[in-house]
Amino acid sequence: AHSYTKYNTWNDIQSWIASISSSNPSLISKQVIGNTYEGRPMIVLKLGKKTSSTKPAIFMDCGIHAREWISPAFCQWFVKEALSTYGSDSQMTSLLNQMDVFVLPVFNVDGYDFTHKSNRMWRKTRSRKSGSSCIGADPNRNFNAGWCTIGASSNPCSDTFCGYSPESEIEVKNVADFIRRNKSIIKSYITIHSYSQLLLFPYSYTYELAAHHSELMKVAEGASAALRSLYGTRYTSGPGATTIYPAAGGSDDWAYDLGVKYSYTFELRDTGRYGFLLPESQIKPTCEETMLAVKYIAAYVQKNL
Ligand code: 0X9
Ligand code: ZN
Ligand code: ZN
Repeated sequence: AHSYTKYNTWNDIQSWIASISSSNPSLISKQVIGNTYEGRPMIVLKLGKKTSSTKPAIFMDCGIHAREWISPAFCQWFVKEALSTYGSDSQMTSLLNQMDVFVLPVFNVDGYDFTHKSNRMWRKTRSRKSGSSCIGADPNRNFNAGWCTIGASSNPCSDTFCGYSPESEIEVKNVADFIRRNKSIIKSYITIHSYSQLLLFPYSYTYELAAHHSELMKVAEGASAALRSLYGTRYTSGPGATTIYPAAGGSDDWAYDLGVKYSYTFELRDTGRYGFLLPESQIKPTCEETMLAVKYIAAYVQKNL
């Protein structure tokens, strides 16, 4: 059964998506943006007060990397908090009145399911191609942003395999198509990973600074301070290339170059004690503190529409 303080299976997340979207029809709707390689639906939840006009939006995804279980847990938490605090929390109410938030709770559904059933440390998709016995590509190396030029591997057996071409992974193609389709309304792209406690922004495929570097840094520092105010958890902010490592083909750089200015990658708890195996007892505190950072970014985006 589904629980916000457990690492839910894909089956439990799917039932949760069905029940939460049917129980709050005035604030939430769902759409399938395509299917995964193995045929599972990729479901985007749209949160926001329904209006007659089209609203500006934020797109957030979780679970690009299969083993980073705290990430889908955060997207589920975010949806719950958004629905349960709308009408009482003035910031959430104002946000959902003025904007929509698209949430993709699990990006790499096939990989996520595989980590529950077969290999807890799987990272990539589960696609196959004749000629190689190795399975999957790294979805965060498969976007068309300096594709496979640095910090990515062209070896299909590597955990950072960039794929056979940009968007060769159907999951990446589905998300990229959705964002391209909604490019005129999407003002911010937020992607949730773990671990290392970092708040990253472009670029990762080059050491060059983004055109909006100072503003992106200022917002990241504000978001990190908000996050830290709850339990003292320390985050480091900066461009991916110098803050974590150079790596091309990432979703954040791709969205930014498409024109989505406020593009951020979170690396949630912890700094390595448990790593990807973050205990379930840390889901609640991690999600509560991360809410503050995401809401900080959302408030800034809203103020600067
Ligand atoms: O390497 C990644 O894809 C991310 N770190 S993780 O440990 N979750 O795998 C960092 C992504 C930073 N952004 C880009 N490289 N574009
Ligand atoms: Zn990751
Ligand atoms: Zn709460």
